[in-house]
Amino acid sequence: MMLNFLLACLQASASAGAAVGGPQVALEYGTFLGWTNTSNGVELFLGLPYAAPPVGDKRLRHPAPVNSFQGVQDATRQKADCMQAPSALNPIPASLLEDFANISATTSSRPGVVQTANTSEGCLYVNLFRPEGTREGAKLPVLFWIYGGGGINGRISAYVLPGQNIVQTSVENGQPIIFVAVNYRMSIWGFLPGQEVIDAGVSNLGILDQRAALDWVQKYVAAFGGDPENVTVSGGSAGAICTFFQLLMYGGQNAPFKRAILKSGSLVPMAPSPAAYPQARFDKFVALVGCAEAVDKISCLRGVPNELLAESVGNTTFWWTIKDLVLYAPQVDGWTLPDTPQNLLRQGRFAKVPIIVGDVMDEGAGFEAFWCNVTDEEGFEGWMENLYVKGRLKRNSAAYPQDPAQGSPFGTGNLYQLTPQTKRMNAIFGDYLFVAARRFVLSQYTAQGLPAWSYLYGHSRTAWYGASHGSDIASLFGLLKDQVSRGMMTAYISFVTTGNPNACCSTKSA
Ligand SMILES: *[C@@H]1O[C@H](CO)[C@@H](O)[C@H](O)[C@H]1NC(C)=O
Ligand SMILES: *[C@@H]1O[C@H](CO)[C@@H](O)[C@H](O)[C@H]1NC(C)=O
Ligand SMILES: *[C@@H]1O[C@H](CO)[C@@H](O)[C@H](O)[C@H]1NC(C)=O
Ligand SMILES: *[C@@H]1O[C@H](CO)[C@@H](O)[C@H](O)[C@H]1NC(C)=O
Ligand SMILES: *[C@@H]1O[C@H](CO)[C@@H](O)[C@H](O)[C@H]1NC(C)=O
Ligand SMILES: CC(=O)N[C@H]1CO[C@H](CO)[C@@H](O)[C@@H]1O
Repeated sequence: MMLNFLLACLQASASAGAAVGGPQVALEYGTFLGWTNTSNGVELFLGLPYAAPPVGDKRLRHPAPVNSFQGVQDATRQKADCMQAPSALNPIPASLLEDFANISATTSSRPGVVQTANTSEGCLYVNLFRPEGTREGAKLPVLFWIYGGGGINGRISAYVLPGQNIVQTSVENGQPIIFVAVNYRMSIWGFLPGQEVIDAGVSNLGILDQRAALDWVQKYVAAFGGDPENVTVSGGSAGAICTFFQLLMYGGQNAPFKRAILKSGSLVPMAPSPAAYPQARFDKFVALVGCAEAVDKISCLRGVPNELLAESVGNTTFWWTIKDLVLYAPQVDGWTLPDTPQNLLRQGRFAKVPIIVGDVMDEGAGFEAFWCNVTDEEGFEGWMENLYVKGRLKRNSAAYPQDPAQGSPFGTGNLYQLTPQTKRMNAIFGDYLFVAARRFVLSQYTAQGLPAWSYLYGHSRTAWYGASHGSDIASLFGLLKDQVSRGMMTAYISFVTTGNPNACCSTKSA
């Protein structure tokens, strides 16, 4: 009997043999085996669970305490990513790092249902990357990354090489850091809108997931050699908007980080909930899945097969209205967000940490693919009304004349107009969603005497889209091997390490 048991053990460890020899980290809930990439000197820990899988009765609830694991867990392979909402943008965000031009080129007129291979409701994992040989006690600063994708798409599996690149560069710069990327629930799983959701106390689950992962970092990153007192929260696009929500959460109380980087996204002004438009989306969604008549609609949603949720969410998303471009966002629920974002910022009710907030030159370029039927002044005015700026229509039209030479992509004269309204809409949309918000955040920071840095990125340009939304990500994560990429990484790493983006170090040339 005993011998059989021993043999079984030996066989088990033999079959796991491929992984033997990798770095192991013991946490109170399990021991995790990582992998060393000897080509770049980075150790990877993939798929570390930070909360229980939010499945079954845990669907549409706050992230629950992580389960315990017996035996050494394999953290050398990518685990499931979160459900990706079907959208016109699929499957492009699966490779967020591609040129934005590719998004427009493949945009279909109608959202389709596209699921990718390795998505699941049980997706609450972080990937962690550290310099080879880092041990407990090293106290390395931590860069925590929240991916973008409109609150409907995005995945940490897209950041496996980027995570390694940034850690490798940090070592070369003599400012070694740990990189952590978080999977969080999105779309109807993480940002279900509506009054019923607020009443049930399950609003803003996506940002609660991110917060749970930040709390995980506080508790466990020291075991990996990280410094919980030296965490920078960051993200791009919707990830930057979420990063800003992390600053605002609970009015800034007990924020588990010391600095923040917002790459192309920051404040999204909001109405006090429930806003009519997200409520309509909730109503439509519960009707589609047969929960409209339920006394407790949220409880009813917990019983719906996940496949039906996934199929139905595609039928609640329409790309033609500008409102849908902030698809599934947090809402003012009086708790995680005690007031509207703009009020919290003005009142100084946010985590007062140093920030970098930056944009690309042509944030709005590329989105016009959604509005290519807007070709004349009348269409333009209808489009403007959709921007919720009815009252200011005249003033804004005057500030953005129909002169392609003044539109975006900027500095291209009369070239690259899809329609006569395109470059004008690009300019407005970029300002509306990104640039104006960035300036407002910076002015509030300045008025409140807080440290803030800013940049405009214009390096990676294409003819039709200029330096479009997301065009800087290849630079940030070392996928473009040039001096600008090196400089951008170096500024981020320096900020993560010292709180100053301009305090590096022994920069070696690329
Ligand atoms: C290991 O590092 C090399 C060099 O950075 C990189 O090309 C390769 O993709 C990495 N391997 C994996 C599995 O990520
Ligand atoms: C899905 O996961 C499996 C097993 O981990 C892996 O072999 C496969 O490449 C993944 N597929 C995608 C599309 O990521
Ligand atoms: C963060 O780490 C840097 C570099 O190790 C160190 O100089 C700094 O004192 C740390 N900051 C805090 C708040 O611990
Ligand atoms: C979604 O819409 C498509 C196209 O109209 C329809 O065929 C499909 O049955 C709908 N699915 C659900 C679950 O509503
Ligand atoms: C463009 O198409 C959308 C969707 O069919 C429609 O709602 C909108 O009114 C159209 N705009 C113009 C200017 O035709
Ligand atoms: C339309 C377009 O720009 N397509 C590009 C998408 O990305 C691939 C890979 O970078 C390019 O080869 C295509 O030209």
